[in-house]
Amino acid sequence: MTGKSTGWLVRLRDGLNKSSSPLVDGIKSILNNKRLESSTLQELEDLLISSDLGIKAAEQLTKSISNKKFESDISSKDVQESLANDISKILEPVAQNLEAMKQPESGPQVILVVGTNGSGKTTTIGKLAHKLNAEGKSIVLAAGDTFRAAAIDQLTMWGNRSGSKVISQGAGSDPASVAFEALEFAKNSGADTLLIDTAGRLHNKSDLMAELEKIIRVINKSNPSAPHEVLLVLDATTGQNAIIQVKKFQEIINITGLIITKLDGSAKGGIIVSLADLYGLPIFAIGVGEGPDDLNPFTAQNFSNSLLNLPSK
Ligand SMILES: Nc1nc2c(ncn2[C@@H]2O[C@H](COP(=O)(O)OP(=O)(O)OP(=O)(O)O)[C@@H](O)[C@H]2O)c(=O)[nH]1
Ligand SMILES: [Mg+2]
Repeated sequence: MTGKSTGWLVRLRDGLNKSSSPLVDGIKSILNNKRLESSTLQELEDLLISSDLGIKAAEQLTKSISNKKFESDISSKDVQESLANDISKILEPVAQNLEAMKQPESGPQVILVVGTNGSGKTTTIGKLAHKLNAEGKSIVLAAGDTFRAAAIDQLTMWGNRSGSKVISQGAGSDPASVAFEALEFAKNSGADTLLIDTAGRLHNKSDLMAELEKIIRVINKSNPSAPHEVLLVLDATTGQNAIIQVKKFQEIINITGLIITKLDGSAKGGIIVSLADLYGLPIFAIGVGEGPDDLNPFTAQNFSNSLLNLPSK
């Protein structure tokens, strides 16, 4: 592995095992000089639930361990490895990369980015733009979060940083109008991808729903197949709250994929297992820092090994 790719894996593992990982420490203390009996398995299942993996996955993972014919002196390392392999299988179907995002037959690919405030939408758009630009693609950013002037400035900064054109109309303007203008510009300039930023903080759910519906209705006038992806950005450090956010946003809009951020600063990566199990939505990338290069593909085995504090394969 190259230095660059190892760097982010180390950051992911360090993030997931911040100070000490309750999951890995828990496994060690449960297995400490104990045989694998039903009370130990129950403790393990409880630990997996409290580490945000969800009840269904916790049951399934514990059962798989109890079915394996371990030697009587099973070590915590055996359990870590077994869990990492089984978790990887749960994550495999949702683990995707940016190339897996839907592409239109012609015209720009349109990606609408939604999520609760502070989840990392604008930063993720900046990182996506940086990555796609580096691949030689031409990118347009739509400053659809018109709720705060600072949001437009922040997107403009990322646009300058990544060499992307930013379309904005100022604070208080209509986000759907910004999105439409940006799509027209992207079409006419032959851009490859349009990334639309949106507000996370609105007065209430029906305001947000109305705003997102209008954005879609208006861009459909310019391109009936757009948006090609609606990405929900989730902050991993919020743990269980991420589940509620998916549910809420799915009631508002048809989410087609996830990006999970802040995995560099969280011991709460277990939530991804729960999300995969409950929703099966593709995870197109993960955020492991605040810089332009800190967006990485979501790889099932690498992630599972990091979660269990094992070296990457
Ligand atoms: N450590 C870390 N910080 C991140 C990551 N992604 C975003 N952030 C930080 O999280 C904070 C919020 O990010 P934004 O991109 O502004 O979030 P947003 O969803 O656009 O927020 P609103 O516009 O307020 O709705 C910023 O300080 C980012 O630098 C990540 O992967 N890791
Ligand atoms: Mg923002």
